[in-house]
Amino acid sequence: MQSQGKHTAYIGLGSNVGDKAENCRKGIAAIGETEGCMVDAQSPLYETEPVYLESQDWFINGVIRIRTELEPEALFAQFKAIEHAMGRRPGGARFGPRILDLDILFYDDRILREGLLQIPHRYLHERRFVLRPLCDIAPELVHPVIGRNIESLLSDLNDEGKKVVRYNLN
Ligand code: PH2
Ligand code: MG
Ligand code: MG
Repeated sequence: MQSQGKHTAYIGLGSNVGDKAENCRKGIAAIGETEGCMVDAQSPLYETEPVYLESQDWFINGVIRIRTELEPEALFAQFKAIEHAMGRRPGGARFGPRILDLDILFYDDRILREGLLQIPHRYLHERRFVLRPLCDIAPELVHPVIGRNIESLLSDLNDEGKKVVRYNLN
């Protein structure tokens, strides 16, 4: 048996191109098939209003928890490879449409604040499309920089009520 599960990470999934829910499901399956990764919990999927760049299609978003042997940089590289295999190519608009986006939200209580890969994810605390599904699987999880749990971050969120609606077909 593989020795999996030294570390716990939370991963945000998003898609707003093509069959969005199917893209998210395929992303989750690909993560589960990655050596040294095991999917441990999965939130419901949500239909979410686009933020930052508002003139684009709504997203499907969800969050999973994984157990992994991989260090953050190796995990990040695996996720880039999965995004690429799903047809995503670099060079799209910042915050623009994407077939599949896999973001590391948390990795244990590790804090990485230099370089390309920042953990916890820089914007997760201001994103209802992340906090809502994350709260379904980890309401008590404490953000290691902000020092507050997910339920409290979600309830105090000041985002002008960006719409995040349960997607029923999952
Ligand atoms: N991702 C973005 C920009 N805006 N909006 C929603 N609703 N969901 C996303 O996943 C999203 C977004 C860039 O990563
Ligand atoms: Mg993202
Ligand atoms: Mg990303």
